[in-house]
Amino acid sequence: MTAQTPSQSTSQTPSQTPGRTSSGTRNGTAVVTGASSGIGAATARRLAAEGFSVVCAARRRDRIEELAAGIGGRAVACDVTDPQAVARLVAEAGDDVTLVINNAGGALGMEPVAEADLDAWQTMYAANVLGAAAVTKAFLPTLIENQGQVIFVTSTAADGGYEGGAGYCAAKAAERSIVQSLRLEIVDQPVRVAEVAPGMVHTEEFSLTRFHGDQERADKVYAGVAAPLVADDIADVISWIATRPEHVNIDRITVRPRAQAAQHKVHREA
Ligand code: 8X3
Repeated sequence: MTAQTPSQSTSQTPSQTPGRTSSGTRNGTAVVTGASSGIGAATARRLAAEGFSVVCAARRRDRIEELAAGIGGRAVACDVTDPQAVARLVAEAGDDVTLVINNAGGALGMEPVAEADLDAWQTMYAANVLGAAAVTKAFLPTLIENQGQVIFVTSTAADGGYEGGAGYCAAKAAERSIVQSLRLEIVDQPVRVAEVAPGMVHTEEFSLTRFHGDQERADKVYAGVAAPLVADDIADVISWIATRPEHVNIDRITVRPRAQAAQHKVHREA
């Protein structure tokens, strides 16, 4: 279902110094939420290849255990909307956390406001906004101590509303607000705050979850698009941000496939 690029490597490059990424920055421990599939799993693999000790966090323990075993990382079952689970994640991740990737979240439904499923909106808000806030808040003292970095995976949905997207767009815009406020609030602290806003990424689960398991509807999202992004394209960007020199803060990167010029402007081949 999901095309994977051939560049998923879990080994360090030969020139890499232990304790340092390929660019020479310190690696330490990276925590990736939503690591059970898609962008989260691909990011965990990329960061492991950069020498980070990766903590794979997600609700589905079997998936993250398999991933962690494959990359020499650790699996911590965690629902980011559960404060106790977040506290456990912090305790199990330890003192060496230098990087937190807030990736858990996603979309549920695509109904117009007139037919809004407000329970689904609440679920989206809980995961994308409150979950990211809780994880960030919990790791902030460690990140300050270790001069670390936090990277939020938002969405081009945060740029503005589109038909049927109100609940998801609102959640992603709210998550972006966390990024913006946090960066201002801790400007005197040695922590970098970055945002990656992906456009159309063909992962195995994003649209399938959004459309409640309707595979046909999920497939239509990518129909005729020659090369939508894949999870590893976003992981590549995250990994690049994570390995910039310590004085460099990448505020936000928007990433779309070449065939998507804007949210509504997608080139589809017949
Ligand atoms: C995914 C982008 O277009 O489905 O976050 O809102 S979109």
